Amino acid sequence: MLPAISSPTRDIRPLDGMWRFAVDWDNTGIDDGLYTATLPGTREVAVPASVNDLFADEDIRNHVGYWFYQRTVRVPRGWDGERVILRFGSATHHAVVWVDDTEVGRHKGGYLPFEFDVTDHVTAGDTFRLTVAVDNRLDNTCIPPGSVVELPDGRRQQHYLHDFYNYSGLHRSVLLYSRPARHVSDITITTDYSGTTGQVTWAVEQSAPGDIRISVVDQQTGETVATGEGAEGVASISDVTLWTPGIGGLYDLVVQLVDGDEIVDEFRQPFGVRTVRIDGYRFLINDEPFYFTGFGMHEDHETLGKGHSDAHMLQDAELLSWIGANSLRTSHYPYSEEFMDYCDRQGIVVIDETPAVGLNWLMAGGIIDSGGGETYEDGHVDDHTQATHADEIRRLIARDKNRPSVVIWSIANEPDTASPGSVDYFRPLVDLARACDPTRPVGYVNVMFAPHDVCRISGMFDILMLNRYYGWYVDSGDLETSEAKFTAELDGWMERYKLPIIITEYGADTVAGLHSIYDQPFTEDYQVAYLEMNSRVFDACEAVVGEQMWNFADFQTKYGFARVDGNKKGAFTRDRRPKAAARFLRRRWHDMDAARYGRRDHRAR
Ligand code: GCB
Repeated sequence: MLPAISSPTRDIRPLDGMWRFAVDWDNTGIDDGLYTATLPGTREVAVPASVNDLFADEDIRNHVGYWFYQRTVRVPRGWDGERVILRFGSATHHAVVWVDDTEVGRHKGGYLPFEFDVTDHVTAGDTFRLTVAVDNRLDNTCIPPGSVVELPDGRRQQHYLHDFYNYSGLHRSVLLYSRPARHVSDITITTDYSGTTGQVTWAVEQSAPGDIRISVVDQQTGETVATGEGAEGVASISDVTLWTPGIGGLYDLVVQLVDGDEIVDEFRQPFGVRTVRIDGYRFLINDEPFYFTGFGMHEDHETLGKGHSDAHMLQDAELLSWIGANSLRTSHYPYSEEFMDYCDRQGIVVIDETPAVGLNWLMAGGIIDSGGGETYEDGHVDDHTQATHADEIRRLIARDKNRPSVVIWSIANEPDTASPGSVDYFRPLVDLARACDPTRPVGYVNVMFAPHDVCRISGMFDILMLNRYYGWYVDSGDLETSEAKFTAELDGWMERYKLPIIITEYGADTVAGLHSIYDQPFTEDYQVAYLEMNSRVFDACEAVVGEQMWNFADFQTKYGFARVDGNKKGAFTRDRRPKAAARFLRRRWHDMDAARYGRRDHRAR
């Protein structure tokens, strides 16, 4: 799906700000026609933001069902004759949208953009009443899955198996934009290079047939470096600037739909010229070995929840740079387009993940209470789940396929891959990911309970991504035993699969300010000792091509006896202050950079 942009033929009106708001306590609002009039009450809500932490009201925070959002929108006078599109960066988890009294569309899934053509329901120069019902309920037809439990006293509770709070609402910007009737509807760009000559292959889809002109513009210099024509083609860029980790380097593919001399639509699609390849145990970007340093992250902040804010995004990215991280994983869902754009521009390498998390009924008890049963059975992870999962893969790749920052698709986090049902569940999904994008490695993130001699699906993938908690969830406090076990396990993976390994999670909950002279879990000292141990294990294993510590920052979770105001495995606190671990990682990754691999140069940018 193309982003909304402004161009000589397109215009944008942001709809962010304060909207009217009502909680649909009994979830009867749609039947009652709440959207046909001004919402009852005087509550307002901020867009974008999660609803949950904004109101000093526990019932609102815990509400399971619909939130109603509403505002008045004026269609610019000059848009007469244009198509008018309503676009949502995301609505978590599902949305129904009305223009005045008319339903214009529904959408399922909380972390990807969607849009509706509302031209036939609006008039240029006039206003309309925009109402959105956002549903925060998860069931087993959703990715991530969940279940709503009705208690005997009539209350509803949302249950789910993943370890982050079920924030919901309009988390990303809402826009109204215009585009011409004949318009560019999709662009796919792939790149290669030979010596100093870059090669750009494009495929353009348009809503109605007609002539197409192409030019390639260097974003840095503004110069046109290649031209072409047609819906498909290849252009060469001499003296090409490769997209490089830590640096970036973007071009625009400028696509013009023309009718004789008239430009009917113009769209600028950024891209970078770079290659990604796996060679034995090596992960190559532009034919250079790349070693991932960084974190699994979350979109998570105080007050905002999962709401996007440019300022918070920038602060997170600057801290990544400060600490010497060259990469991140968008655990456990697709991040905002603003964040991904920033990674493209700044050369931050991304492992891009679908929202397929919590597909594991074997992880019963403790923090994750599954309620028992098998993973792959009707009502748990079944055909409905798989169909939605397939859709999420398709749509994630459709959104992010042109992003140079994205080097791996992660199609799931810690699913049950020990049960026989995992094979039939995952094989079509892996095939689908490859069919959607033959240019990037496809992986999934493996859980500790499915080591190489238990996991049934790792052989389907191009790379191994492992989450390991030796010294935390197993052998807690015993780093010596942990080091020996972890080393032995990695040897096993190496021998069996002969693939590169990224450690996508390793971490220890740590209360900022707690210290001990002993190897005592939860202290800052233990977190550092734990990281030292893990680092020794990585350095000793030839196949390890990356380390992404869990987590970048402390984050909010559902309640549970193992979570004190959320997950505390951050290198930074939730308000982004460094723990001792941050200093350790900074030293390690900066030294490593000097010795081995490219990193964003914090100062020179
Ligand atoms: C994991 C999960 C992550 C959790 C983390 C933890 O393996 O992938 O979502 O937050 O462990 O801290 O338990």
